[in-house]
Amino acid sequence: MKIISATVIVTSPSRNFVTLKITTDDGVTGLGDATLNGRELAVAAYLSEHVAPLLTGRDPHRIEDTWQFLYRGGYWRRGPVTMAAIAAVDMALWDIKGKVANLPVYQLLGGASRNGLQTYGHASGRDLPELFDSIRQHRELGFTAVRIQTAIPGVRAVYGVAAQPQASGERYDYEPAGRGAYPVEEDWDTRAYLRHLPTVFEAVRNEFGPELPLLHDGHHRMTPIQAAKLGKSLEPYDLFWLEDCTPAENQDSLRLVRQHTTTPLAIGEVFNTVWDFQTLIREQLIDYVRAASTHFGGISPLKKVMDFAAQHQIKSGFHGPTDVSPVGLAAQLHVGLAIHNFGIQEYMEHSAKTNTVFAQSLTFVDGLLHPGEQPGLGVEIDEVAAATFPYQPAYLPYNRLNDGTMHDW
Ligand code: KDG
Ligand code: MG
Repeated sequence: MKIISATVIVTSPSRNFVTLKITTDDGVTGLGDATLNGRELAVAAYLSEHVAPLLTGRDPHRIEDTWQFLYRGGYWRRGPVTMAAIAAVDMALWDIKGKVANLPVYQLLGGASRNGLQTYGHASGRDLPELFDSIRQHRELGFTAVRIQTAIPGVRAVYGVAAQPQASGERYDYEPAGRGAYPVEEDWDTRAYLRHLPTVFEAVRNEFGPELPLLHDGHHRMTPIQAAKLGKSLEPYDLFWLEDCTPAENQDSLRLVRQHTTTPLAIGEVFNTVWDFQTLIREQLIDYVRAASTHFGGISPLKKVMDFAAQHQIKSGFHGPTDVSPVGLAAQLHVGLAIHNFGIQEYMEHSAKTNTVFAQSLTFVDGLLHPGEQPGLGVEIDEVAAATFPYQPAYLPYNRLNDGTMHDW
């Protein structure tokens, strides 16, 4: 069996997605997600100019060897563009292997370790009544855990907070759901955030009781000592996790956070390789691995990092926003179903428009996600529909402090 073509499909049904389609001489096709929010065309070019020509003629079954060929053989290692491109190849080859074996990918990874994956949804509100409505709405949809993001007094726009009440039926989609050729500027004030957030969690606990698992995303905006302070002040509200409390390129800085708080920590949605987690896992400085199959080199390395994490009682919390395409989401659902140390799965449903391009076999029943029993990943792309949604430039917003200083994401 040989690969005869690898083509890149860029489409924008609600938001931009980059998908790799590999075809074999037997006519079997596999899909991989290479979407890098705000930098989509860089990965598309990396794939079509530098990767696709190298794939023709290769045996699609040699997944590990192809991964190492693209990673080690390219000389330039790591980085989000390279790793998203390698991820797409890896996923597409697992998809092909599953189709040839007539088995869903999770069966090739060891089989199911559970019935389905507990998920969390994104509740948000500009004030408490709006937030409470959003939490109720998520519970009605079946979510058994929710992430809480709110507006902050004195800050104009806060990333992750819907600009309209979610109860109105409009589901919140991450920026750049509003598209444009230049990123939107938002503002930020960490001290105001640190003062306000514990009051929000207190109100949510008073309203919804002690059992509902609550999560929060700090979007990398704190220094280690600020993160330590926030973790400590949130302890009475028993968070499931505090996510991305610092920009964690400096893994050592998490030691300080860890010394001060027992609030569980989740990190890694912008990490690209297992090496980015080395200190964090070895020293048990986090509780959840946030990597996404798409930005981490695919299914093969995701399984490896989770096996390393298992030795340190660290679980998965894979990144599942709408900018991880249905293909990337399926890839990590198969891993999550198979590994023993699954923690929780983030789930933002893709829009109806996205689903006109991608047919997904996943199910979401009673708060549990399941990738389905279709051979391979369980996602197919309608290329005719995809072509009707051309790429549109779109960027994540950025933020500045009151005095105009650029701040961490
Ligand atoms: O592209 C960036 C988004 O995917 C990211 O900001 C979402 O932080 C995020 C999350 O936890 O889902
Ligand atoms: Mg996040």
